[in-house]
Amino acid sequence: MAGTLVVIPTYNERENLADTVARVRAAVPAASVLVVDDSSPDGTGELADELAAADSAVQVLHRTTKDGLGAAYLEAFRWALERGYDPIVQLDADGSHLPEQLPRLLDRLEATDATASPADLVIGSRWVPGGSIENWPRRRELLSRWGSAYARVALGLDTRDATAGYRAFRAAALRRIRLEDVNTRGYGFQVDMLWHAREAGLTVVEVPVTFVERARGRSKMNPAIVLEAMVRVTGWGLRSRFGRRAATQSANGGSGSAAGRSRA
Ligand SMILES: Nc1nc2c(ncn2[C@@H]2O[C@H](COP(=O)(O)OP(=O)(O)O)[C@@H](O)[C@H]2O)c(=O)[nH]1
Ligand SMILES: [Mg+2]
Repeated sequence: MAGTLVVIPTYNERENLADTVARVRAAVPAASVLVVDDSSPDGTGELADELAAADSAVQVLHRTTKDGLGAAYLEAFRWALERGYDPIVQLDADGSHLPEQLPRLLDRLEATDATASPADLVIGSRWVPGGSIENWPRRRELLSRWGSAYARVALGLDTRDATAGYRAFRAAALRRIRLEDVNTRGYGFQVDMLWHAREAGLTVVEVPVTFVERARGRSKMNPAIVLEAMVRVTGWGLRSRFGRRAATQSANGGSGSAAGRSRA
């Protein structure tokens, strides 16, 4: 067993990457790190190579074009599954996801507490009791809260923080998700994965985290990314409602799109 892999996607994170990798290695020394860089113009990929040369637990996946966070994660997941890593963690490079809180996610995934139910996917959540944000602009907070609420209503998800990017998956759970059907390029990828996790009948659990706005570098969020997410969530929502109605009308149940609701 290759153990825990922490996937860190990067695009122009030269000022943040070394610190984030060092903090992950300190917080969970047994975990390996995979930096997935989309040929950042600022040299983040070269810095990642230097970090990998200095520490055998750090590896780098270089992608030739920037085609979105979702595409980078999907390639990383395939890479990780081929090599037997388990569990597989998503963590931003910019310091927003505190590596010091990663043991909290991993402990919950492993359900070390005898009273906890097993989980397939643990989400580091801003919007459950105990979760919080620090220094986030009001408009980003509203976008995140509104986006999560919209995804909950449109898709019937139970997850409070549906757009969260701090996540830990069991490898077996990732294998049950039809990754070839996940094709959202931008940040809507997070909702897309949750939607597919629900379809696959996975158990999704949220643990509270503190999300800290980046101190260095710039966000890659843009209106096109928000629009892509909105259009897709609306489309999935309509499709699932339409499918459900068709299923109710048919004598023997049909599409089964409501199977395996997450118990977040
Ligand atoms: N490989 C890759 N990483 C990306 C891409 N877009 C964003 N990222 C990384 O994904 C993480 C989250 O992006 P960020 O811009 O901080 O988004 P925000 O926190 O929503 O403002 C950061 O580590 C980024 O460097 C991309 O297209 N490719
Ligand atoms: Mg960020």
